[in-house]
Parts: sequence; structure tokens; C-alpha cells
Amino acid sequence: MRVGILCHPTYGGSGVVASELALTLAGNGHSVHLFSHDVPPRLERSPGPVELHVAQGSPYPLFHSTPHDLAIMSRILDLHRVEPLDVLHAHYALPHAISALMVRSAAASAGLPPLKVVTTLHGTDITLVGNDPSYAPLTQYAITASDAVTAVSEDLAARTRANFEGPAPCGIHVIPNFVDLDEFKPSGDRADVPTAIHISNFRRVKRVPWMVEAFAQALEVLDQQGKTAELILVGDGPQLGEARRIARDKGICDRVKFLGLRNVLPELLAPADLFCLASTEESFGLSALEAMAAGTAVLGTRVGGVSEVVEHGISGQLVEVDDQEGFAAQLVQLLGDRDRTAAMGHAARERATARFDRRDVVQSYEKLYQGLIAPSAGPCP
Ligand code: GMT
Repeated sequence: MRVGILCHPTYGGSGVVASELALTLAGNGHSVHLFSHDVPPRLERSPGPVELHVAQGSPYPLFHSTPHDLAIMSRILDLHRVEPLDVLHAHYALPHAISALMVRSAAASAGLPPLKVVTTLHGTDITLVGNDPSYAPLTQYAITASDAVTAVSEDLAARTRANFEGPAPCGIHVIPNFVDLDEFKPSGDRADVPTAIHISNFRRVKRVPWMVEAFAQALEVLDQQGKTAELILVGDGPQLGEARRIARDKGICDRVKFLGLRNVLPELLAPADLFCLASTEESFGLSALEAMAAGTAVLGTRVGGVSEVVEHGISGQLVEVDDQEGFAAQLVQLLGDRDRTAAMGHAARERATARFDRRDVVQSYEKLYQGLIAPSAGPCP
């Protein structure tokens, strides 16, 4: 198949899923083109045979900001004219699903071969951005007009059905996120000190300052027990400064390490005892899955699709979203008993292998594409 993939060039989340999907499809022999306004970090590190198209557009005084979305659409049309695509797969509803639908329509007007639009919903495109009145009508259109819509968890599919009135004519297919089990794998060595790690974009929804407060509470108890622990924070974003301020105010700067953006996630995750995720919303929690594949147990909040990934009490622990004391108490237990936490990490690796293996999940996308483009295909895959 000839597949075009559109994504945000993000360090985590949808940009990672789109890049890993592109690389796996290309590895399976498909011709794959990835379109973005910058180089997605996962692709930058890979020699995989994906053709990357970065389109940023040209600044012009009339434009308030450079409309890179228009430049990306033009780029796809240019390619489609000479090497027609079968499927254009948009990751994140806005703007990519709209861009893909525009390309489909422009191709039809120009008498070019038809292409099918697949839209994958990732979470905030429905729960935060898509729900905002300034974007909701267009998000509704993306859901209704795409040839196929997928969501990364049952929870996100249910929220989409609940939040948007117009249906996806062919339903919403749940295809979970996935992980490369050869890249994210246990290392066998644990850090010297019991270690919790968090990786994110430090947006408000991730609640990193709240997590640092909980860690400070846990340290008080661990200190009384004559134990210690460390928290490693990886990534950058709007709440980094606030998280740093709380660490300083609580007097725990020596136990909280801020690493900034890093491209060595498997190496950082494998030696950690625990991955922490304190989000108020999380459609799936890809970073938690990557930690699980690396053999690291998860402490998370019971929100969105997280419980579809982490089995409470087996591969990690989940606490209610506003229960900061409960989160701190779990930190004490999990960092204070490394053997029990290592057993959970082992179970986490098993779950990642059984349910979220990249090779298996990518087959679901391949079947979806085939169901759309096969000569005998009906209106729905
Ligand atoms: O978490 C973010 O803010 C980034 C966002 C994205 O679209 O890149 O992540 C969402 O998509 C990921 C990949 O499907 C999911 O694993 C995350 O759970 C989801 N984030 C939220 O729902 C907050």
C-alpha cells in the first residue's frame, strides 16, 4: 500500500505513535510518506525507509503566523499528483484530519486518483481541544467525514461518542497504542537508590507540580523509616518552573533531578523502580506503556484509558485523581519495597508483550487500510 501519515512533530504522544507506525509499515514493505512541519524526534533517530516531508510554508506580512498546515496540504497534493497515495492517515484531529479531508477533496476536484482518509483520535484532540467551542464544529466534521476513525482506547472512543452528536458513519475502531519491545526492554540493573521517573511535556494536564508535592510528602515518611528515594523528571513544558519551585520550597532539590528533553528514554526507564503519571486526563498513557515494556511498574491516576493499560495491583497501582495523600502513600510503599515493585515491573513487561506489541497492533492498522481500499470494499472497512 502507499500510505501518507500526518502528525505533529512531538517528543511524545501522537507524534511518537505516528512515527513508529510509519517506520513499522515501511519495514513491512509499504511505501510510506510522513508529513509534518518539523522532524518528529523518533524519526530523526531512525534510518528506517520512510520518506519524510517537512513543510513549513513561507512567511508573508499578511499572515499573522506562517500557515504551515496549508504548506503541508500542498506538499501532499504535489506528491499525490505523481505518486498517488491509497490512504492518508491523520494523527490528532486538528488540524491534520481537516488537512487530510481537504486533500481528498482537492484530489477529487483535480480528477486525481481517490484516497481514503483515516483519522486517529489521541485524547486531548477530543477532551480538551476538540471540546473547546472554538474548535468543536470542525472536530465534529473531522469525525463525520473521515472514511475511518480510530481511537487509542475504549475510554476515548466512549468519550468521543458522548461528546459529539454527529456519529462517525463507520463507527470508531479502537486500536490501542503500542510499543517496540526490542527497544524498550528491561536492563537487569536497578539504580542504586529507589527511583521514580516521570516523562512528559509538563503541560497542566500532567500535574507535575502536584506530583512533586506528593513526592515531598512521601520522602518525609521514607526518611522516618531510614529510607531514601529519588525522583527523575524528564521533559520540558509550561509547568517545569512551577515544579522546580515546589522542589526548592520543600527543600528536596537534592532528591529531584530535572533532566530536560532527552532522547534516551529506554536507557532512562529501565533502571527506574517506578514510573509516575499524575495526569488529570490521559486517553492512554503511552509513556506508561513504554515504562512497562522496560520492566518498570507504574503509579498512576485512575483517569481516562490508563486502567486499560495498567492493571491495578498487578503491573502497578492506580489512585483516584484527587487523592494526593493516597499517591504519596503508594510512593512510600512502592519505593520502600523494591522487591515487590520489581515483581510488578516484571508483570508490567508481560502485559506490554501480551497486549501492546508493535507488530500485532500495526497489523490492525494494515487490516483497516486494506478494508478501505480493497476493490471489493464497501463504504465501511
Ligand atoms: O499527552 C499529551 O499532552 C500529548 C498527547 C498527544 O496527542 O501527543 O497525548 C495523547 O496521545 C497519546 C498517544 O496516543 C496518549 O498516550 C496520551 O494519553 C494522550 N494524552 C492525553 O490524553 C492527555
